[in-house]
Amino acid sequence: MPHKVPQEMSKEDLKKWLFDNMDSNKDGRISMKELHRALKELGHSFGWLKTFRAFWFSDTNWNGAIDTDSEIDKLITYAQNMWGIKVTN
Ligand SMILES: [Ca+2]
Repeated sequence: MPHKVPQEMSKEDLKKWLFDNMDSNKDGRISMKELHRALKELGHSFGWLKTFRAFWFSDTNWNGAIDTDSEIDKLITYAQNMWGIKVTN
């Protein structure tokens, strides 16, 4: 079953949700492969191009994983734009 994207949540909840749903090996980092798989499971017909785009936007130190607070913040911004999630605080 694909995961449902909640329409409204706090930033902390969104952060937790991203890691719960994307960080499949639970190493505290979101790899491009994990992001791609998660987007697919969410029912977004996101190909690799769109995954790369999200990564270019978020992976500011180019180490191939979303793993710092500032990168997570960027991914959260991107997630809001992609999915229209309303962040409540
Ligand atoms: Ca990084």
